[in-house]
Amino acid sequence: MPKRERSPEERSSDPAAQQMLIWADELGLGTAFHRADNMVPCNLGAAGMCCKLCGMGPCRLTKEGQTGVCGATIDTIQARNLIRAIAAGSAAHSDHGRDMAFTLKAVANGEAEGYMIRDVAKLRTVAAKYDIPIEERAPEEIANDLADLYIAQFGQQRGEVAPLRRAPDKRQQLWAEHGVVPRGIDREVVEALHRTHIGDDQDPEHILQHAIRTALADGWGGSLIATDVSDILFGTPAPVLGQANLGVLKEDMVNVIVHGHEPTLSEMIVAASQDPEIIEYAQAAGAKGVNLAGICCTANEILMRQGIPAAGNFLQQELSILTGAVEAMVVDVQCIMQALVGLAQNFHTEIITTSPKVKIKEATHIEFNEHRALTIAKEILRHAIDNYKNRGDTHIPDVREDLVPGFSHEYINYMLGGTYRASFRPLNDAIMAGRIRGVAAIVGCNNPRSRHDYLHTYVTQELLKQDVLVVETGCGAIASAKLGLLLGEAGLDNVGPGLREVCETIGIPPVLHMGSCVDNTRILTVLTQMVEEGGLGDDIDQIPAVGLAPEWMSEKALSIGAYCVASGAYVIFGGSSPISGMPNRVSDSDIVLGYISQGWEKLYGGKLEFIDDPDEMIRKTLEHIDKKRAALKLPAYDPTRFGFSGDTRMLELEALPLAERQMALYGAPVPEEV
Ligand code: XCC
Ligand code: SF4
Repeated sequence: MPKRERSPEERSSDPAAQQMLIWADELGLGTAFHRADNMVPCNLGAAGMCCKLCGMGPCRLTKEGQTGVCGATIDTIQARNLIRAIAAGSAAHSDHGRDMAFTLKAVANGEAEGYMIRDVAKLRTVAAKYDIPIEERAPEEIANDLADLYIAQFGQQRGEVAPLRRAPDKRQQLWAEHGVVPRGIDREVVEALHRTHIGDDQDPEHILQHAIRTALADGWGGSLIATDVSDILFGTPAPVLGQANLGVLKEDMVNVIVHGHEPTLSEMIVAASQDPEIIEYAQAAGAKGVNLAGICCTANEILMRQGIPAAGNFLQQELSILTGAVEAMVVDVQCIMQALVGLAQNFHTEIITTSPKVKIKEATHIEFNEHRALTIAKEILRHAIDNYKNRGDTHIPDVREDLVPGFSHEYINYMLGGTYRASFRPLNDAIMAGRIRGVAAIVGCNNPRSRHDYLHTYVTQELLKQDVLVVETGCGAIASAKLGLLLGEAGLDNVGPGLREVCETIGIPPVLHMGSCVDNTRILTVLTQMVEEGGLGDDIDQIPAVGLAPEWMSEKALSIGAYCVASGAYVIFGGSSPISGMPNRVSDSDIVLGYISQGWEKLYGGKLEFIDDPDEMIRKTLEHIDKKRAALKLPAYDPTRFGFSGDTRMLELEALPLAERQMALYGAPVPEEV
């Protein structure tokens, strides 16, 4: 039975997206929103009750006690499906990290056209963590050694993936005790595939133990390498002013959208777009210049480093094409919908694939390679400029919002203490005092099965009212950006009193944009430093913090969820659970669901749960934060204690008559002589 088609308001909470969905209907063109309405999800697959790992199947387990042809139980099948998804997610992030490491190697050896080492300080700090000599050495020499070390992590067969040593000591011991320390990044992914081949590992808990090891190879391995190298080559992010939403596209310029994930390509396109030769070429074509904008995590990469605007998040990739104003959409890897090509054929937009790993039928392929990066980037832009003359009518929604992204771990450290006494002390103190109740990391994708951006922004706004400091990455960060939550003053109106004081004192927005999805590692290193700073326990699982992915859809999100759990976090995923199992199953027979929650909590102090109701997500988040506060013997959260300093409160007080102001400040009128 086909589902009812939803209205634009039901499909998205973003006014720009709503306008474009109405426009799509007028043009009679479909998008992921339309396809989601017409594609009823397979209920067996959705619940993890289907196995297609061998030719004796696919086996659909629909009755209690039923097994596959080989005898595999539903729990084994669910665990295998879950680890395979985690392995794919880990592979995607880590392969991105590998390419970054190869680029670093090429830059160190002067073989990468257009790139340079922009952040020597970070290079030295990171190298020193691995005992790479840094004194009296040129940045290129240090970078060469670091690149070799990082490249070696992927194919390493024995030992430990090196960046894991950046986790808190206690956490490292715990991983060693449970036998989940990844040996080599590729090795764990391969082993996950081996173990799930027909007739291998058939103990669900044992399978999921390796899922943790595979995910750790991502979070504290491949992704951490990606973040480190991106910062070294392109600069560690610090706050810049940016803009987000489809209204960043320009009528009078050649619009080029970069979409995907790896900053190697997008950073070079940024550089090429500012080249006088390219600007002249665009002007000769009748445009004012080249206007770059990003989609998905590539957007986050160039937004937080260069202030290049974000045209939108995952579900806006098709909507941007519907504007008719995009000359080229340049894509590399991950989260690129095949539907873009067919949709673009209704307009002049050219879809250009660039990665040797990703081609899409009927798209233009201009292969990127870091040795000729700038030349290729210019070639791509000339292509886009040549296409400007083919532009027809445009339909750009006049919707955009300012934002301040760029809160890297390093910048947070600096902003809290300045150059000479950089420290997390003020943050820990604010949590300990209860001004900040706790921290929520709200990350992850969009999913057309739920209302676009709604879960992200609803949960974010409600937690802010409860004095929870929110950090964000990925498409979730772009959702908040579009709503104006990533701005200092403007974002503070509906923020709890204690958190507002902290934000006003330090001068930060209540929601901190920390980057792309590989940059969830910044959250890991921030949590580690919070532990090291003292006062919040001696391991990550003791910090009053929760991770949420309200609109998740990708396998990468599952890998992120698993490594956050392994690092000690309570992680809540929205939407449906890929392992929910039979609807009539009694809950304690739900081995896999129980294991990733209570089972993992016993082992790692973190747990993974799927909760579809946003109010329940919020309730569970606050409950967990308060539980962790109590365990640390911190004062219970009490919003009435704060909000008496800071700009907003001072302005309110100044507006009061003298006697009332005195009552508010001192609890009594102040006698004349005082
Ligand atoms: Fe993709 Fe990274 Fe998800 Fe967005 S949040 S839909 S994975 S772009 Ni990473
Ligand atoms: Fe069926 Fe077992 Fe083959 Fe899976 S591995 S398809 S459960 S026979």
